[in-house]
Order: sequence, then structure tokens, then C-alpha cells
Amino acid sequence: APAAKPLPGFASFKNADAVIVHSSTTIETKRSAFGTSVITPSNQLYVRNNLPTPPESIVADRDAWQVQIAGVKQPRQLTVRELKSMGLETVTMVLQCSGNGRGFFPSKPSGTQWTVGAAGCVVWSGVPVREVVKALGGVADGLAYMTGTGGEVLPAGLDPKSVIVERSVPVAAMQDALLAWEMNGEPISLAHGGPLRLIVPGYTGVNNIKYIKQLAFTAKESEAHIMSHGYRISPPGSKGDPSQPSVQEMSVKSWINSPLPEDGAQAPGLVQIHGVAFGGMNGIKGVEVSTDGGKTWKAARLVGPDMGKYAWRQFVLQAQLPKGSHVLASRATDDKGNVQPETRGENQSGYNNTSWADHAVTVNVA
Ligand code: MSS
Repeated sequence: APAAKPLPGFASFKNADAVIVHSSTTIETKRSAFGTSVITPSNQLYVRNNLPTPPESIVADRDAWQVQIAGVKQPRQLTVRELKSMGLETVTMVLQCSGNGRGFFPSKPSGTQWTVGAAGCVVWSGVPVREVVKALGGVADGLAYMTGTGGEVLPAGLDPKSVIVERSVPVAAMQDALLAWEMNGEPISLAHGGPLRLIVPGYTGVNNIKYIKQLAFTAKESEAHIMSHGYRISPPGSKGDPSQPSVQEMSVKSWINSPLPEDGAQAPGLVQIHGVAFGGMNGIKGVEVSTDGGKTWKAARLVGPDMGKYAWRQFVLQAQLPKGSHVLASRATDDKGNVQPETRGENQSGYNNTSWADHAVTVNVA
């Protein structure tokens, strides 16, 4: 096996044994590292940066960081210090890259070949966006989108629109959104978007803008390339364009984290098959587990605390596995009755893979 790549400096606090370093801007959590305690520790959470990471200096004086609030009746620049007096809420949320599961597409779309580990369940604290908007007189009339802009210094000599991280979501997403300064009980690290991050619960990773420097209510979606052409669900063989759906709300998904093929052969007998399940915008009603590749299913038991509809649930099924090879699969149902599908939705860039068949694992009992 090739030598593991070193952790980049801004992510040196990560547990090197728990992650796969794909590149200096993409780090994945190992499937075997998710554990059974719901929350993903900060030192194991995946990282995905579309641009070089900003310098550590931006988190030197966190409270002084400024964000411009535009498209409200009284637009203003606010510091994190001011935001900390305007409201407080905590949300536990699955943060998941739009491309999580891309590595299972047989077409091998370009981009990081994530399997399951471009996701984690994390706790965010900050001020509700709706409180900030209320304090500034409300959203200006007729504005349909909430647009967040990342605070990276852009590489010189390029059209800013071609590189800037700026994403628009429907204005309704404001209701549960936060401007967050804390993650898992600590000030948000630079790696995860400190000093201030836009959190849009239920929406894929890219919509959760790190080091946010502007939050604007806008009539139209951003014209940044990452919005107009990137992160679109394009038919295989075609390029992204604004007419195609953008990656936004996540949908029901689950996967098994133990046992795994990399654990080696299992002894015959009782095994605990466990994993995680989440519904994106909805809570989880139940999870079924199959030990025969999806021919038959048994209800798993949900375990651990229910941290709300945006969090994931742990599930477990005890099963007797005789000698032989077994294909273990999980299939979740959300509380609106949506069932995790067997197959992925084919698309050019490998987004939104929720296929239970792709996430199945084959274990050997000997
Ligand atoms: N933000 C900013 N500012 N920048 C960048 O680059 N990225 C995205 C988000 N946000 C970015 C941002 C993505 S894309 C993702 S996933 C996320 O983020 C991640 O996170 P973390 O913390 O984990 O790193 Mo895909 O859909």
C-alpha cells in the first residue's frame, strides 16, 4: 500500500489513525472510526475545502470577525461579538459532503472518491439567522434566496466568480439556519470554518459556508461557478448548468460501520451489526438490516440518544452468522415514510448517493 499522506498543517489536530488523507484539502473519516456514540469527534471529522485554507490568523481574534448582512431592511456589518448577544441555539446535524458515496459509482466520476466518511454528526451553537434578520428589520421584499459567501482570499488573476465559495439556498431554509461559532463544545476550528460558519441543517455540506463574510438575501441564485455550474445533478455525460437541480436537501440514508471486511474473518456466532441512519430534513423512523444481500430484512433497534431530526441515529441488529460469506446491508425509513432506495441516482459528478446496495459490505465468517 502507498504510504499515507501527512495531515496538512491546518488539520494537524486530526487523529491520523482515524482518517484517510486524500489531499491537502480533502480528508475522510475511516468507516471503522465512527464508533457508537452518535457524535463525531472533531479530530475525526472529514474536511473538504474547495480553495486553499485561510491563514490561522483569521481565528486569532474570533470575536472581531465581521459578517455583512445584506438584503435585509437595515443592512449591517456585525462582529461575532455582536452576534453573541443576539440569540443562541444549538443544533445537532449530519454534515455530509454532496459527493459522499461517489467512490461507489462504477463510472468513477472525477472528484474525491469518498465512500462513507465525508460525513459526521456534529453539534453547532450560534445565533439563529432568523433572529439576526428580525433585528435588522426583516428580509427586504421579494427576495427568494439566502446566499452565503466564504471568507477566503481569492487566488489572484482569476475571475472571482470562477473560484469564490458562494452558495444560495431557498429563503425558507433560514428558519433553522445558524451563524455558528462553536462546534462540539469548542470554538469552531479553522478547518471547520471558524470563526463563524453558516449552518443550514439538512442541506449537503457545500451549503454550510465556512468563515462566512457575507450573508445576503437575494432575488436570484449566486452567479458564482460553484452555484451555477458546480454541484448540479447533471445527467451522465453532460456538464452542470443552472437548469439542473442543485444539491440541497439531503435524503434518507444509512450504512453499516461494523463489522467490516477490513476487520478480517469473523468467528462464527453472534455479531452486532451497527451503523448510522439519517433522514436529511426528516427524523428516522426505523432501520432494517439484511444479512443476505437484501433478500430478507429484519428490524434493527435504534440505540443512543435522539439528538433531533437533523442528527443521525445509531442502529444495531444482533445476528447469528454461520460460516461463509455474508452481504450485510441496511435500509432506513424516515418519519415521512421515505425508504432508502436500492440504487443510486446516476449523475455526472457522483452526488447524493443513498443506495443501500452500494453501501452494503461483504464479511467473511470462518
Ligand atoms: N465553505 C467555504 N468557505 N469554503 C469551502 O471550500 N467547502 C464546502 C463547505 N463549506 C467550503 C465551504 C464543502 S463542499 C463541504 S462538503 C463542507 O464545507 C465541508 O465541511 P468540513 O467542515 O467537513 O470541512 Mo462538499 O458538498
